[in-house]
Amino acid sequence: MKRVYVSLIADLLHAGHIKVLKKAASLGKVTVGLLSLKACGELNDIPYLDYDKRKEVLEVLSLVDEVIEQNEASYLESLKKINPDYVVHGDDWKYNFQKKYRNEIINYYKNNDGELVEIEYSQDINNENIKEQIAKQGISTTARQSRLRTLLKSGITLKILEVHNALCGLIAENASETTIDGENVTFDGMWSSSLTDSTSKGKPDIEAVDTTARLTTVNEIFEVTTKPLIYDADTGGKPEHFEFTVRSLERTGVSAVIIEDKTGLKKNSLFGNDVSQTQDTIEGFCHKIKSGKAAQITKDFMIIARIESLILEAGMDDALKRAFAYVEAGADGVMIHSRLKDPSEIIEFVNKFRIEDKTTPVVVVPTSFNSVTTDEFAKIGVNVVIYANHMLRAAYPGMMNVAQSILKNKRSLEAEPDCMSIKKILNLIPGTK
Ligand code: SPV
Ligand code: MG
Repeated sequence: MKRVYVSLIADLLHAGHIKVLKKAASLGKVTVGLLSLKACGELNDIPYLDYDKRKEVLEVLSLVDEVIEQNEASYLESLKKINPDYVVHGDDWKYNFQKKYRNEIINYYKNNDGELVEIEYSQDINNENIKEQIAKQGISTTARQSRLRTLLKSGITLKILEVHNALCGLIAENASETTIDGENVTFDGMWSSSLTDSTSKGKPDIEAVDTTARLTTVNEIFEVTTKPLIYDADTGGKPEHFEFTVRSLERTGVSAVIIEDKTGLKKNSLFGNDVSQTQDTIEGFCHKIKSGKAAQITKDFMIIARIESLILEAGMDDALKRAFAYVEAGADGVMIHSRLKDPSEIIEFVNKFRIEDKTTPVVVVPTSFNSVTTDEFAKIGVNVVIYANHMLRAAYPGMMNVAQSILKNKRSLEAEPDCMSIKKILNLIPGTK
């Protein structure tokens, strides 16, 4: 009996998979290499179901003889282990970023008996189409909330986009682009920024917009999106008040809250010491973290502690000391902030933190140190990169220019090239017709 190897994620098992498995079964005994979460991360394709659930489904299929774990996107380890006579795959990977894995298999079979069998990709039943259809149905509160932890466990460095209304939410949900490496990339989640939510409501970023108003924005965003959201809760207020915020965020389906270690009247961090801002004591902030963790009901919600030591020029040692203390107090992650253009202090912090702590998620907000790419952050061990204010900063100048042009020209003709066409806006949101 010949041995046949098929590698799958098998999150949403569909006719395309069955076509591949049928071909495989016609050639011999089928081993499925089921991708672990880490391997899925390498392919930037994170399943909704965990490994055991996906395995359970495959194991009952008569087309499948055994299921083994494939812990890397590369097939090589599995090929060495089971030495299959055939590998079966859809032919779509000839043209996408997975061609490097395909080439590895072709090279492997130059020195080993066997061959790669490719079958025609089914355009009408591909994974992306199905995922799109499912996303249109929405997502449950708990599934959205737990998604952030799943994404983090996959080991990929998450790209999070600021959203201050539902329209931005749609951009975070749907924007996709091909990188210079040929990889298809999308945002992994959304950031509800105190700066841009306040600014879009015409208020200063000083905790003047209350949680109810902030959550109205979040709910509007959640109505039209499925991706997880990280919520900027400023200082979190008094520990007793923070407990209520945690409960409200959990109820809404928010995945994580970030609170910063400042007290009193909070000002935006990018002012640094140009304005008067007070950092909390380590004890005071640890108490707030513990209060939040104790109030939390769901297992998946995350409380991330934001360290303002570099912003307030209290030094690297203070930043690190606080990071370790906050993790000890129960924080599920740390965010380190800087307002310098030069990323060295951020890189130094992450390197030093990672010597002692290899696992706690680290979050950065590269508004000032914007020359660093997501890949470079990934290399030093950053888990979450938040693009914290760019949607609002992009929208405002566009709107102001058009408003000024109308005033200046006493008509809107000159402003037209800077506006989306009426045809486009009418078709932007499905169901408008
Ligand atoms: C925000 O987006 O509101 C933040 C990040 O807190 S920063 O503006 O850089 O402080
Ligand atoms: Mg903020």
